[in-house]
Amino acid sequence: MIRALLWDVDGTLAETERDGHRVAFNRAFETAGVPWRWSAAHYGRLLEIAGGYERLLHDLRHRDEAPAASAAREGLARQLHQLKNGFYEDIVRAGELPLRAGVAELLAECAAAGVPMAIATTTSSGNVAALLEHHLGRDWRGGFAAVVTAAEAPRKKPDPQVYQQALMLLGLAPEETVAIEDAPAGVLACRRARVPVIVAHSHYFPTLAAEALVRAAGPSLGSGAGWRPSAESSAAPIGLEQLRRWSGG
Ligand code: XBP
Repeated sequence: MIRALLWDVDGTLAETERDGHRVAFNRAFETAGVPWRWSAAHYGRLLEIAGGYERLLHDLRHRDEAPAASAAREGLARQLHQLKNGFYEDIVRAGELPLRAGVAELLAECAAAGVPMAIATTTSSGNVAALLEHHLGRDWRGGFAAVVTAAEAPRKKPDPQVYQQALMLLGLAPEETVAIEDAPAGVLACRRARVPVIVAHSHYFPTLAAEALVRAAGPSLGSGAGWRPSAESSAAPIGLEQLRRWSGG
């Protein structure tokens, strides 16, 4: 029985990475006067590192133009990351990052059915607030029983901390919940927290290696087409009933 739904944010609620965080990082680079920019392909490779600050620091370590001393590199990464988050919020508020297909419908269905929801993300809390306020309105927080971000769970996915904390706040066992994820690090975090997971593939993560706790995987919550195991209807969006079928209750 699914008693709560746990939502990943980046790549799952919205395709925020290529046209959101990456673009915002590049604006931060330009503003700070650093000479490099991140292409969409390079950013895809960097996504192996969870967390915007950590991703940036990893990139700086491999750049000749970046400061050689680690304290200076960390200072620059902090400055650029803060700038990036400001630009990211501007992009969100400009309406450039729509919710993915089927997300608004599933959020509304859970709310109507009284199924509690939680946010479980590696992203900074300000980014989450900007995205959800833009799409769900100023009272967005009231729609979630728990919101766990990098502020509350600093150990980034694939560490299970964010999921463990969400479960603790919900007061539920992992098997009473199901997570919606897009990325391998998120799926691994779920496995480590023993949370069953539904994978909606995203731009940067179009496939996934077989994983024990993945109940189903497909291209989009917007329709049942292309899901494995197949959905009851290939036309209808993925709803609670379908999630229950895949999760065995
Ligand atoms: C996605 C991330 C984040 C974002 C950038 O997390 O790894 O780091 O890419 O956001 P999730 P920050 O899939 O768990 O939502 O710069 O705030 O880290």
